[in-house]
This record gives sequence, C-alpha cells and structure tokens, in this order.
Amino acid sequence: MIPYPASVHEAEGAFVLTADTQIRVEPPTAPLLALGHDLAAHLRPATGFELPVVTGAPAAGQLRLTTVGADPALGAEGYQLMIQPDAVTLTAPQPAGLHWGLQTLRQRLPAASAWPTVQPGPWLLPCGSVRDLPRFAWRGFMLDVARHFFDVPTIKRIIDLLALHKLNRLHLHLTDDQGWRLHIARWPALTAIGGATAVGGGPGGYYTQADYADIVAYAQRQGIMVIPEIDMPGHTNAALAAVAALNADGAAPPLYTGTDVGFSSLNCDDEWTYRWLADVIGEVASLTPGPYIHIGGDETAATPPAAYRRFIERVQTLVQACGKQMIGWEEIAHARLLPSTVVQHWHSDDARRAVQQGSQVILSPASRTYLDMQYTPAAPLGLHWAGYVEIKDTYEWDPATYLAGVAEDDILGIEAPLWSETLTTLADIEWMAFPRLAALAEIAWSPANRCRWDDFRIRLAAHGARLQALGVNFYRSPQVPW
Ligand code: IFG
Repeated sequence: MIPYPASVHEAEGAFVLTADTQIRVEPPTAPLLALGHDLAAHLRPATGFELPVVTGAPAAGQLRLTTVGADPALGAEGYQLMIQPDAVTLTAPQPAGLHWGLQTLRQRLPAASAWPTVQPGPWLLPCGSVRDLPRFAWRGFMLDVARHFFDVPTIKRIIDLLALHKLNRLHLHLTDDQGWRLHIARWPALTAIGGATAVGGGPGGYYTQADYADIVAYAQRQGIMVIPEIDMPGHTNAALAAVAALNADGAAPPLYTGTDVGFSSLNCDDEWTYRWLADVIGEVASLTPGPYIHIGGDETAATPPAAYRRFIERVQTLVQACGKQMIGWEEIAHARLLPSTVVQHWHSDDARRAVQQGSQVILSPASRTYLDMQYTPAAPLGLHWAGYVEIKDTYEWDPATYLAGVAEDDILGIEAPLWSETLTTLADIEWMAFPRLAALAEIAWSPANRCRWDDFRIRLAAHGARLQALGVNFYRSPQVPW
C-alpha cells in the first residue's frame, strides 16, 4: 500500500469477493451512493462481478461504507477499514475519508484487480484492520499546461491517478510566456491569440470555461481541489502579446515559443493593468469553488523590485475582494502579506520571511519535488538545473525539518510541480510523474516514522504491477526491485 497507513494490524484469513458480493452504503446519501458506484466501477472490469450498490439492513458478504459510528478523531479525511471473513466495513466521519479508504481497499486487492479486462481470481482481501489519517492537509501535484497544452481527458486521467495515491490538490499552471490556457469571457484575445501556440511553436490550445468546470467537477468528485494559477507580473508574454494595451508602449510583443524566463512583465504602475486584472481574477474566482487562487509571482527580473512589491500587495487585495485566499511562489514574501496568504517554497529561503509574517507554506523544493528534473543525465525528458532527481532523492526527506525556520505547524503540506517545457504527451507526463509522485504521496500522507526507504522500495516494486495494470507509462528506476 502506498501511501502507507498510519496503523495496520494484519489478521488471519481473508474476505473473498464473489459474484454475490454487494456494496452497502449507510446512510444512503448522494455522496455515499456515488462512492459505492465508484468502487463498483473500479472493481467490475477485472472481476466481472456486478457488485450492486444496496442500502437497508446489513448482511454477510458485503463491502460496507458508512459514516455511522465513525470516530470524530479521524477528522476530515481519516477512515477505519475492518476486513473480516464475512464482511468488510469502511467507516469515516466524512465522505472524503471514505473516498481515501476506498483507495486503500483497492490496494488491498491483488494488482490484477486494476486491469480493465476480466482476470482470473480469486479476489482475496487479507483480514485485518487499518486506522488512517493524513499527516498533511495539502498533498499536491502541479501540471504546467502553459508551456505545452494538455486536453481535458489527459487531465482527468491524471486526476484518477492522483486519487489512487490520496493526493488531494491539483494546481494548474494555466498561463505563462508561451501560452494563456483558460478562456476569459471579457478578454477573448487572451486565448484566441495567447493560447494559439506553445513551446516549440506547436498548435497550443486552451480550456473553455465549460472545460474548466468539467475538470473542477471531476476532481471534486474524487476529493481533489483544483487551484488555478495565473502567473504574474512575470511570465506574461502571452497576455502582453494578446492585449496590446497591457504594454507600456502600447505595442504587443510577438508570441514566444522558446524556454527563457524572466524577460516579461506587466506594467505594474498603470491603473489600466489593475482593471484588466480585476476582470481576470474575478472570472477565475467565479469559476473556482475552492478557496485559493495562485497568482504566481516568480522570476520577475523584468519588474523593478519596488513596483513588484506594490503589485503583489494590490493583487492580494483583488483576490481577497473575490473572497479567495492568495497563493504565490515564495518571492511574494518580499511584499507585505496577509496571514491568510500562502507561500509556495521552490528554491530560496524566502519562505522563512513568509512564516515570519504569519503565513503558511507549501513545500516544493526543486531538488526533491520538481518532477521535470531528469532522472539521470541519460534521461530523454526533463531539465537538470536543480540536479538529477531519482526516486530515492524524492523520498528521503522530511518536510518538517527541511527548511530552517519553517516548522511542521507552518507547513500546509507539499506539492510536486511538473513543468512541461520538454513534455508533449500523457505518456511523457506519466513517465516523469511515476513513480516519484507515489513517493511524494507517502511523504505527504504517512507518519514520518513510517517513511523508510528500504521498506518503501519493496512496496513500490509491488505497486509497479498495479501501475502496469492501470496502463501507466512509469519509469522503472534501477533503484527499485520491480
Ligand atoms: N522555474 C520556473 C518555471 C519553470 C521551471 C522549470 C518556478 C516557480 C523553472 N518557475 O519554478 O516556470 O521554468 O524547472
């Protein structure tokens, strides 16, 4: 099982899934019925069993999902799983806890249960009990859809894989120098022009607001919050190319298809820029049910430092006016932040400044979590400015002691960014993200004393069969005995 649960007790015997097995939910509410149907949908293809979702009196041989009698100490995402020969009972105070418990239940079945076609059984669930809840609330993955664009089905596939690993945050890096990927109704040129290309000059693309709503709803159903990033004031060439009035001299630069950074900036001293920003942030906020909007703030060499600080403080006010909390890359800590503003660490010690201002931090240290780092010098995809990052590098660190001046209570959680300068397909994404994202999922969920590399690498080898059954194009690291 990955991530490893907080406590596991094995027992003798097994519960056998058969053609007569039913899934019982209690109480029969819409969220619980949906979870029951999700479980059946996961297990039907390989087992060939109908696995009907039922309500009413409990009977032997059922998989039971319930919030009745749950221990409140398990909190928003915790659960208890009891597997006995005559019944399986998954209990949680909240539907999200049941959802995460279902991932553990899936992983307690043989890897063959993940195949999309009927496999020979038997389908045994080893008896025992699990009591589990996450260490960190923020367990995230970021996909850069600006350097290269990835369509809705690709995003949904990624969401499915995040859920299997109990990751609950999907940060979409929607805008950058090379592309603007979310339609803004009041400024259609942002996607009509700004979404027209990509790194390398390819066809680009963008999400309509219906596409974005589809992604958000699909993620929400799987316990995953979507965080949109509109990167500013740097990384804005696509916006500047699309809206001439954003440029100080009124002249739109050409679209950019290279991979340099730090050369573009919004005009931070022009009131017109903030009226445009209010439109953009207003629409993004109205499309995003989650409480956060990420405003980027990274690599702003083309913005004078004093103008940058004023800009960040004004954007923070705009985001707050929309009823959202601002997140930014750690450079924003040079400005005066609200305590509700969250700072994302990636490569400097700016995050410590944020903590001193009373903000909380998401840790994304590039040398541990940047999934666009090459595995090795010979690896065909990725960059290596933060070093070569193999699976062991991703696993062997403790967020609570990683940054001086940033203690466990200051940390919302961790997030693994995947920048897409060198990636163009789902297969590329999966090869860079797995198995390293499985390692980060354990660091984010499991108690620190459960995170031991020698134990993890054995479990990861077994997990490989499940990833293969799911058709994941994962990298078979020589550090793992697959
Ligand atoms: N740094 C840039 C990204 C991307 C990355 C590639 C941040 C916050 C290098 N900014 O990481 O846009 O180019 O590894």
